[in-house]
Amino acid sequence: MEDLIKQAGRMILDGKAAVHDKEGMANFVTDRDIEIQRFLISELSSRFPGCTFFGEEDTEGNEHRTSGHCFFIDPIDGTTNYIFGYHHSCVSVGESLDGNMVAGYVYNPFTDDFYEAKRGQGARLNGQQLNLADRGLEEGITAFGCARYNTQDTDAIFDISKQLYLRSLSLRNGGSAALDLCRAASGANVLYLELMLQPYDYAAASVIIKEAGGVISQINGSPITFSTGCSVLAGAPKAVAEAKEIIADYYRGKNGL
Ligand code: 2AM
Ligand code: CA
Repeated sequence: MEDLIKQAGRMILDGKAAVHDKEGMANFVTDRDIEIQRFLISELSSRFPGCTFFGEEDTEGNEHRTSGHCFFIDPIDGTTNYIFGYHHSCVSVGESLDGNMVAGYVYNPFTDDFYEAKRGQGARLNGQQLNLADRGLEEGITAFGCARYNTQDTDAIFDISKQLYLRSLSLRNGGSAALDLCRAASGANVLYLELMLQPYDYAAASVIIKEAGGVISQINGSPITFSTGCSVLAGAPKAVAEAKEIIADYYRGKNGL
């Protein structure tokens, strides 16, 4: 898998590609997203006959069953970063069996960082085992995401992020949920929060952060879902518990979640 994911990720480095609008505000797809997803579906189909796919883009073969072997593909997570030359994007592939996420692979070709985890076998960054130190907000960097297509949560994400900023060492918005989650797994971020993502954004990284000793859930503590999108709150257990209080306080003031 490592060679395949890295090969797919290196395609992000192949220069600029045509950009197309998708439904919603600032929601883009490029020919490179399509090309990478097609490549992964073709390669994974021949290696794992009968597997299905839950990919971000609308390409041939992108159909999934909840049972059986399924790959959750984000061919470029951080598409807006890619379009504007931010050099902070990745390919993300989560692997599920009968609805349970069992493995995750995330590769950032700009830094050559390869994150991987298999359920029950730990998480690694470039071959080094990840073991998260349990830290509170005040001991690290908080990251948040606020995709422009999610217009209904703008006040909430910025109000909550202000409180997180005031409690932590600093605040970042990286533009790639998968990389922000992996950075929470490696300890570079102590926390990551986004109020609405889709399963292919967090499928792979959810295994990586759990296997590194971190936690991941929706903002109300419910498990994240893989059939539909949801909010994502992840990081060191202590920081996540503190963030849950901040989030609950915010919604209490707004009469509930
Ligand atoms: P993307 O680059 O693959 O679109 C940034 O806040 C995060 O939100 C990124 O991981 C980004 O993934 C994701 N995001 C942005 N627009 C999205 C959309 N329409 N559907 C799902 N995820 C999206
Ligand atoms: Ca994408």
